[in-house]
Amino acid sequence: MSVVTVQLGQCGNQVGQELFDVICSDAEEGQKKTYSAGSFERFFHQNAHGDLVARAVLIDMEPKVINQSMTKAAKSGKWRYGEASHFSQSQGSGNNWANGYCVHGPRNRDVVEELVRREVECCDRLAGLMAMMSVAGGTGSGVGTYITQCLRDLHPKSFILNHLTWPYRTGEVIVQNYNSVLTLAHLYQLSDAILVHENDTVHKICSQLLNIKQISFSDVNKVIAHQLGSVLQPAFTADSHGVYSRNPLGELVSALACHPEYKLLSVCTIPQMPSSSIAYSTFSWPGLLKHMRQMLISNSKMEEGIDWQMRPPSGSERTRSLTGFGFNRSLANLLILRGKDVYCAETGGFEDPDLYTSWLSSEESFTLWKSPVLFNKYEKSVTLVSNSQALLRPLDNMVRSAWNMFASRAYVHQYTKFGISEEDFLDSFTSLEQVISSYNQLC
Ligand SMILES: Nc1nc2c(ncn2[C@@H]2O[C@H](COP(=O)(O)OP(=O)(O)OP(=O)(O)O)[C@@H](O)[C@H]2O)c(=O)[nH]1
Ligand SMILES: [Mg+2]
Repeated sequence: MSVVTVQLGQCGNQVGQELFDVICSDAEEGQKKTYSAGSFERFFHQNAHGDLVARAVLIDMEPKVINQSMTKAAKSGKWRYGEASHFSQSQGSGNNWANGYCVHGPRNRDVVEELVRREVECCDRLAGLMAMMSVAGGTGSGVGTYITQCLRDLHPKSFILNHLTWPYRTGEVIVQNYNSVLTLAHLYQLSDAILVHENDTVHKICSQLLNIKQISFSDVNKVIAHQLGSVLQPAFTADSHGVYSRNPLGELVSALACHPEYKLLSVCTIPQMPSSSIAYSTFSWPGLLKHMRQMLISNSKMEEGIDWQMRPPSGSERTRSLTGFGFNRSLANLLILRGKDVYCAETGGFEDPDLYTSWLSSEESFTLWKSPVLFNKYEKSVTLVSNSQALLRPLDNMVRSAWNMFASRAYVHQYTKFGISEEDFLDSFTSLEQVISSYNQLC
């Protein structure tokens, strides 16, 4: 089955290009033919010349980034984007969600839908759609939300996953929190699951784990792509009986997003290190899994600085500490192990009921995928996709900052002039407050 990706705005197009690059290199190096074939079928088709062509549609309201992404892909010599799978206009959405959602989205709807339709028709079987974008600008967030709505109408039964990049907390866009709030509140109604990368977290990984001095978006995007690739590449599920699972989006959604009130997924991968060190490092499954479990509990995104004192409250402690003392409670976790001796890995620590909300059984809360194929040159790698309280604090900060600005009606006229009313803002605040409250009360 295949996934059609829609890349929107600068960030969506740049992250998407890195993702296809990682997937293609990894699949090419895959030591198993079925793994490579499964990956190619998922993400690429072949054109008349035998080139691998990404199953992707590129959308931006200005041409520069799309041109760059297409050139980079073609230069890789391994894969390319379809010659006619992109659409751009001459001017961006000016970091304004309302401009994207109310103006550019509706104006260009037919063209975009036609591009997606053609890409979907190239798939023998559609696994689902993945839309990639930032939440802080105007095109990715505004047009991205509008297009997600169109896709939901056109494909009511398909899985739709949104991959969102959250802005640096001290970001460069003054209205980034408005754009983020409007995007998230709307996507919550439309999307099956929302997979989030925070720029601040990924930046830290680049500086502290990869030792990069001058960090560029390209560095950040490579880390995001590595983590996403390790989620989306073929793997065996518990009941796939030695056959690679067919539908990565469907299985991801059913493993993690079983309740409409809880759709926010965070992801982390270990180990991550400079590529020059990979060949000289060895890791054990028990060590990696112990670290990952503690990272989950203490909500750290890196092995560095894990709080080893943190543990899940159990028994009577549990009833007393609704929101815990920094303990990160999960609704559901998907653990993905890739590499050598993967069948020997012992993952019982992730089935501990104390990690989870009490209203789901640990069979429903925990899912394990495995693949014996080395991922992206790492001998062993562990990825955790988690529907937990991990994004509660950044979400709360985002909503609070937007609310503080909204209280003085700062910049609101920039939105009302395109047709977004104060009431629309209030509705978005209300629905995200509800999401925050639900995650807060996870017990
Ligand atoms: N990780 C990552 N973040 C990016 C990248 N490009 C932009 N961003 C972030 O995305 C936000 C800005 O959104 P953009 O994607 O540039 O905006 P856009 O969707 O093109 O919208 P307009 O330019 O307003 O039309 C900021 O928070 C940036 O930090 C990228 O390549 N990688
Ligand atoms: Mg732009």
